[in-house]
Amino acid sequence: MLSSFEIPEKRYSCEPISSGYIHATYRVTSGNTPLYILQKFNASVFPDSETVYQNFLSLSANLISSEYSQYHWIPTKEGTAFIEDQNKDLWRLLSFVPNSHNLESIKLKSQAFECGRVLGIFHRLLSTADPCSFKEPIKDFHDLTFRLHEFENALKTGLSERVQKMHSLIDDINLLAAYLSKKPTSIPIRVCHNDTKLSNILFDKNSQQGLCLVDLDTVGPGFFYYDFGDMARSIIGNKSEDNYTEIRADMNLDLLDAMLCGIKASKLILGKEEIESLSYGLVLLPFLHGIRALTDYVQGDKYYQMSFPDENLQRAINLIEFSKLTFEKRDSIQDRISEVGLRII
Ligand code: GN1
Ligand code: MG
Repeated sequence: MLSSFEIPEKRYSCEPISSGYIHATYRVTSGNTPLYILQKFNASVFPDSETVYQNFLSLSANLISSEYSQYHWIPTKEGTAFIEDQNKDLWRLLSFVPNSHNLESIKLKSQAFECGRVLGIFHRLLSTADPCSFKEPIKDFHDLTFRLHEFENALKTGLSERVQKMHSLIDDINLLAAYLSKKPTSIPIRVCHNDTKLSNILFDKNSQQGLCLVDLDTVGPGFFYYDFGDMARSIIGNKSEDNYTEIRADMNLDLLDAMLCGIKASKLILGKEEIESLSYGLVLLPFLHGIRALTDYVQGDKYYQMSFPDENLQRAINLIEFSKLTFEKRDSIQDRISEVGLRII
């Protein structure tokens, strides 16, 4: 497989990386040095692979800066973006950002600050890019109405024993959906990452500085509160979305402050309405992911890769519980956001 790509001929070894719910991912090393990321691309989730590639190229052109690290999409020897195997699966090779790693959870305020700073730099560098030049790789990806519609269909056509098992979540879903149906208005469309969770942020192994965001397949038009909400939910929550222990959901608002200070330090300029929509984003994103996991659960686990039985149900329980917590605390969350004094247009 590796010999099909435009890379030096060497002895490489490959090991699977288990995080990620969509593609099958492998770290490629030579000696002890990780050099590449090899992926079997999930074309049923991303049927338009050409859009994913073109968005990557446009994005890379906009992110050239000494403040921000980038990785490269390595072409095949034939000059194509993907190689197709005998089973018609697509594979691609990406460069590994040298000396980088990602974190499973945030322990320190300095780490949360770095996350916010990287997010802010990403958006500042992209603030002059034209969102219309990025095609949506998955239509209506973060659209609440569409996701609720898919969920309602799944309740009608899905596995009835699974519909029974998730019944206790319905009251919370209705409560949150009612609040979220009043969407923030006057929010500008930006080029967004659309999958800004902690595992997609790279840090320098030595300095612990935030380097960049990875996993750029979902990049496309969106609202800043999407990227803010997805990152914040994965930083301030006390447990990961796939945690199956019975700890109650909790959050650390000091880490939220630190992340916001990082955004401020990035010198990203936001609109007044964008700042006012951030607490909404922190309720919306865990809710959307929860509803999507639940839809997949009811439909028989067809979309997300799973690492333990009923993982989709467990993720849905955790994500909806966390969304409810941020909903209940939305006023104090928004107060904290205002107190940080983000830069306003
Ligand atoms: C998927 O594969 P991964 O982990 O990057 C999903 C995201 C969700 C995430 C889990 C294309 O991303 O929306 O955040 O699982 N990506 C797609 O919550 O559906
Ligand atoms: Mg992703």
